[in-house]
Amino acid sequence: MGGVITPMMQRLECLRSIHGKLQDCLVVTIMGAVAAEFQSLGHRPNFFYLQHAMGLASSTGLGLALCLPRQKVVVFDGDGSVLMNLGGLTTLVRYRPANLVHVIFDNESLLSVGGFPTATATGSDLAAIARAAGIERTQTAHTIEQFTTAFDDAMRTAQLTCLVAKVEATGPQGYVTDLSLLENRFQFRGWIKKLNEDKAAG
Ligand SMILES: Cc1ncc(C[n+]2csc(CCOP(=O)(O)OP(=O)(O)O)c2C)c(N)n1
Repeated sequence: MGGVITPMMQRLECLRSIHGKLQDCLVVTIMGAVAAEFQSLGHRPNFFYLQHAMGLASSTGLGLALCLPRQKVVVFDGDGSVLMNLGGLTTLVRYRPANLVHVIFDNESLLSVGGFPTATATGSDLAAIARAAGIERTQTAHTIEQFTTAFDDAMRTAQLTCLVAKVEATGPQGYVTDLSLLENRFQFRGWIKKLNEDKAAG
């Protein structure tokens, strides 16, 4: 007896499935497990791993999206971080940047600091919260197929999108990488500067 147990989606497999599609957009991640996993797949100067400012990755993405409206901006967030700054969702809606894709990896846990359960472990639904905040394009993915399809759609569509990926609470072996915050900042700034120069050149 008993049903087939479907393994939960891994955040790393989600990131791996889309890493090659992020060559031309600006990517902002939160700190901790997401940043380390994403960086382990290959760093690029258009990737910025926001340190310390928990809850503010979408706000950073919003600023970039408004300043660079022709550029697709992708934010990789965590459930604990979004829950810490739910007002960030309402601010996104106030400006509705059509070029912003907000991916929230919901592992129902503050994994990077020991794995304490968050409110999504006790019934709160971040996609529903985002929708109620006013983000019309909101989806939840439970499988890698759902995730990649929803992500590809979001990248093709000029509309603010919130994609919640329900993932297992597992992370990388280590969270320390050899790229310093300052070096990352200089590289990222250089990338944006070059974008602006290319735009000016025609
Ligand atoms: C303002 C602030 N509070 C607390 C922390 C410590 N901290 C770093 S990562 C983290 C957990 C992030 O949780 P979540 O967004 O769910 O991502 P996960 O670690 O599960 O991938 C916490 C509490 C911080 N960096 N900044």
